[in-house]
Amino acid sequence: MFRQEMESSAEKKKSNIILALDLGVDSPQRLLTRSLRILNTTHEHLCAVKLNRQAVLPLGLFTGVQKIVNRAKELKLPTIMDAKINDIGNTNRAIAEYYYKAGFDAVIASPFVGWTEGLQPVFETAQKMNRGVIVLVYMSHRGAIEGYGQMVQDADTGQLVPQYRIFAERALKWKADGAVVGATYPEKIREIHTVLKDKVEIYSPGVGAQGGDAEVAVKAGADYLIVGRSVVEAEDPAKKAEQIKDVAWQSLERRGGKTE
Ligand code: O7M
Repeated sequence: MFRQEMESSAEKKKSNIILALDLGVDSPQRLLTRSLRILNTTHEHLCAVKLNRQAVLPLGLFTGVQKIVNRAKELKLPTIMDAKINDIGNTNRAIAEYYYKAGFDAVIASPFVGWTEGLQPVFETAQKMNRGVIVLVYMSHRGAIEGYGQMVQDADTGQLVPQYRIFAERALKWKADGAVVGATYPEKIREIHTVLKDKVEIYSPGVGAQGGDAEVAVKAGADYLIVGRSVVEAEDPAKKAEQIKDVAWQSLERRGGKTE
C-alpha cells in the first residue's frame, strides 16, 4: 500500500525527490512556520516528505509535527517518519503506533535490532494499520563502514559477508517497503540493487550537502532520493528542488524507470 502510494505520487509529480525537512535548531514557532513555508513552496517538485526526530523534539508529535503531516496530506504527499527505530520490540511497537497515529505513512527502522523482539512488532503494527516500514541497509556517512560495512558471519551459511548484504537480504525476507542506501556510496547502491532486484525500492540520502550526486545515485539503482540541506538551505528552495528533480527524474527515465 505505501509502496503503491509512493509509486503513484512519483508518477503523478514526475519526481522521485523526498524532501527531508531538517531545519536545525530554532524556536518551535519559527520551525513550524519555516517548515510549512518550505513545504508550500517546494511541493510540486516532490513525491514525499520525510521528518526526523530533530523536528519532533522541539515541535512535539501531536502538536507541531502533525500540522506538517496534515499539510503534506492536503498536498497529497506521502509522509515518512525517520525515527530509525532501534529498541526492544515492545518499545518499538509503541513508537511505530504513535507515529502512524499522528498520520505518518511509513517509519524508518534499524535492522541492527533483528527480527524477534526487535522489528517484528513494527512490521506487525504496520500491517495492522496499513502503513510502511523502510529499513536502513547502508548509511551515507563515513562511519557507516564501522557498522554496516563490517564483515560478519552469516548465521545460515557460516560464511563471512558484509553486514549490509545481510541487511539487504533481511529487507527482502521481511518484505520491507524500502531500503536506505547512501547516495555517497554508488557502488554499494549497485551491489545492494542486485540483491533487492527491484523487489524492494532503494531510498537514497546524501545528495548535495554530503557529497552524493543525484545522477550517479539514480544510475546506480536508487529509486528515490532523500534531499535536505541542499533544498531547505538554498536561497530559492523551490528552484533548487526543481533542479535536483529534473536531474533525478531524467536519470530514472534513462535507466528505464523502476522495473517491477
Ligand atoms: O540532504 P541532507 O544531508 O541535509 O539530509 C539527509 C537526510 O537523510 C537527513 O534527514 C538524514 O537524517 C537522512 N539520512 C542520511 O543522511 N543518511 C542515512 O544514511 C540515512 C538517512 C535517512 O533518511 O535515514 C532514513
